[in-house]
Amino acid sequence: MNTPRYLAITGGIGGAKLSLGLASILGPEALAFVVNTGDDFEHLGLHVSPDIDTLVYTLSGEVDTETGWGCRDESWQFMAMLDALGGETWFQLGDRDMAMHVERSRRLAEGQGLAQVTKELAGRLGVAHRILPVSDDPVRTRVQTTAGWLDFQHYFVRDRCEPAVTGFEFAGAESARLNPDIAAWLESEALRGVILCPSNPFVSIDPMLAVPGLRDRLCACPAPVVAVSPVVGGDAIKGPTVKMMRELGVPNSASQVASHYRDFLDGFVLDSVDVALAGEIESLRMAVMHTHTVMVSLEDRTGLARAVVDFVDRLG
Ligand code: FO1
Repeated sequence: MNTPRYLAITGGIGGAKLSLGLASILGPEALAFVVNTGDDFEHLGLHVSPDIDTLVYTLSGEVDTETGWGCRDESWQFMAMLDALGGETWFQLGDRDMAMHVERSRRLAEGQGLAQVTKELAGRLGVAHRILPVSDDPVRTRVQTTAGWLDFQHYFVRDRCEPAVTGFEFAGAESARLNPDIAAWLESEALRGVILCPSNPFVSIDPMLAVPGLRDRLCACPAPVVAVSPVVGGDAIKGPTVKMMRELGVPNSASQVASHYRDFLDGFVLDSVDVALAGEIESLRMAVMHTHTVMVSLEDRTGLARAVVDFVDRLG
C-alpha cells in the first residue's frame, strides 16, 4: 500500500513552527510543503526567498530561533561593510544567510527553476522533506496602503508594517503555473489531507491561492482540508495579521479566518481560548477542533502537529 500522504501549505515564521512539528512526526514520503513565494524579491542583485529560507532553515536546524528568520550563529560583516559603503541596509542579510541568496541566484541565472534549486539547496542542508515553491514563475505580493502601493518587503521590513493596509495584489499570479509536484500530491490517491499552517491569510496564503489551479484543487480535494488559526484570542501570535484585519474593517477573530477559507475548508483548528467561537465556525459547514495552539517549545510543535493530523484522519 502507498504511504499515506499529507500536504502542508505554509508561509514564513508561524507556519514553519507547525511545519517542524509535522516533519518530526511524518517522514519525507508522507509529508510535503507548499511554500509562499509572494514575499520573494530581488535585492542587491540577488533573489531572496524569505519563506522558503525560513522553512529550510527551520527544518535543517539552521534557523535563528530568536527572530524565526535567518541563520543561527550569524555574523554581520557584510552588512557592516555595505553600510560603510553607503549601500541599502534596511534588509538584514547575515554572512551565513548571504551564501544562500548568492548560490540560489547563481543557479537561477544558469536557468534552473526555483523548485529544482530549492530541492537541491535544502537537500544540501539535510532537509529530506519536499519543499515546493508554489510556482517557478514570479508571484510578487504588493500591499495597497494609505501611503500608496508598496512592494511586500518594503511594507513589511523597511516600513515595519506601519502604513495602514487597504488591499493587496499578487503581481504575476494570474499567469504563474502551479508547481506540477503540488498538483501531483493533491491528485495522489494516497493523499489523506491538506493542512493550512497558522500563517497570515492575506499575505502568506492568499498569494498561493491566487496561482491558477490551487484553489480549484483544494475545493475539489476528496481528502479533508483543514486550517490552523493564526489568530488566538483576537491577537496574532506573530506578525501583522490582526493589524491588517482591523485596517481592512473585518473582525479580528479566528472565525473570520475560517470564513476567509470557507469555500474549501472541511475543518478548522481553534485555540482552546476561542472555544466559544466553535458554533459560529461550525455554521460555516466545517468541523471544529480546539486545542492548545500556541507553540513555544518543540513539544508544543509536535503536540499540535499530532493533534492536527489526528483531526484530519478523523475527518477522512
Ligand atoms: N525580517 C525583518 O523583520 N527584518 C529583516 O531585516 C529581515 C531580513 C531577512 C533576511 C532574510 C530572510 O530570509 C528573511 C528576513 N526577514 C527579515 C524576515 C522576512 O522578510 C519576513 O518575516 C517574511 O517575509 C514574512 O513572512
